[in-house]
Amino acid sequence: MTTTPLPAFQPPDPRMLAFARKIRDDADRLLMEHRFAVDEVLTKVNILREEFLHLHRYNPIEHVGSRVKTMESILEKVVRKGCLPTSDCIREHIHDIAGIRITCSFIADTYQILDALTSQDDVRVVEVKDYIAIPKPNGYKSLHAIVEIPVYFSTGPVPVKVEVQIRTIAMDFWASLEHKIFYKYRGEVPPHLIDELRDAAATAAELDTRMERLHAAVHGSARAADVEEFDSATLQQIRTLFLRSQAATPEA
Ligand code: 0O2
Repeated sequence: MTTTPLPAFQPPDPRMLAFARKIRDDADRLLMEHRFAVDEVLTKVNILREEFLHLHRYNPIEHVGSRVKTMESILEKVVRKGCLPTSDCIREHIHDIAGIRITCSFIADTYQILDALTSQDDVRVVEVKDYIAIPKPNGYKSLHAIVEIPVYFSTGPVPVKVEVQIRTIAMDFWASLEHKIFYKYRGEVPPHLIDELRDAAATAAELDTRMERLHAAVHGSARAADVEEFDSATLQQIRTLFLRSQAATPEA
């Protein structure tokens, strides 16, 4: 039996090895910074969600998702954008390494959340794209914001960018289906599906408008029934405390 000889071992060029190690170490650091930035923004979003619930007894956020791009996906974008594989170049040109997607119940909520997030002192707004006001030609709707927040390390704060996408449930439903179709056809979507998608986007937009109208009607009457917020046992205690506080307050 003859065996093919193995190719002779070629020690890698030490300069290339050093280059590869530097890229790997920089990438590890970059990914860590973006993971922390995602955590910071998620905390902010959770605070907003709880505060809304506390103040208005209403939760405007249905779902929050997050991801940090994989190194493979970052390098693919580095090549596509023609930038150098250095941390500085990646930081300058790729703004969606960290991504957060917030799904809201209604259109008004999307703007309210964007406003509440971007008006915070430690949030620098790099860019806002309003694809709700001006949808993409294929029908895509969403609010996009690139924000920069400080992440505090032992060496001091590092500003890190996070892409925040905010949309309604209907917009999200549409976008995830369109994304699947786009990938299935590798970007070459047949014209009849493009038309169907545009049509579906219009239906989703109409649903958003109708649901918001219904919500406004229901929300208004619910406010009138404030007393139903308390169960009868709690109401009994409150009545006792109220009468006691009245008795303790000296007459003016
Ligand atoms: P992924 O996997 O979701 O991250 P950029 O390439 O980001 O520099 P662009 O196109 O100016 O360039 O950014 P834009 O318009 O803000 O869109 C970025 C992201 O929005 C996309 O990220 C998608 O998540 C989403 N998006 C934008 N357009 C569409 C669309 O037509 N359909 C759907 N389903 N999603 C869209 P990635 O990197 O493409 O993908």
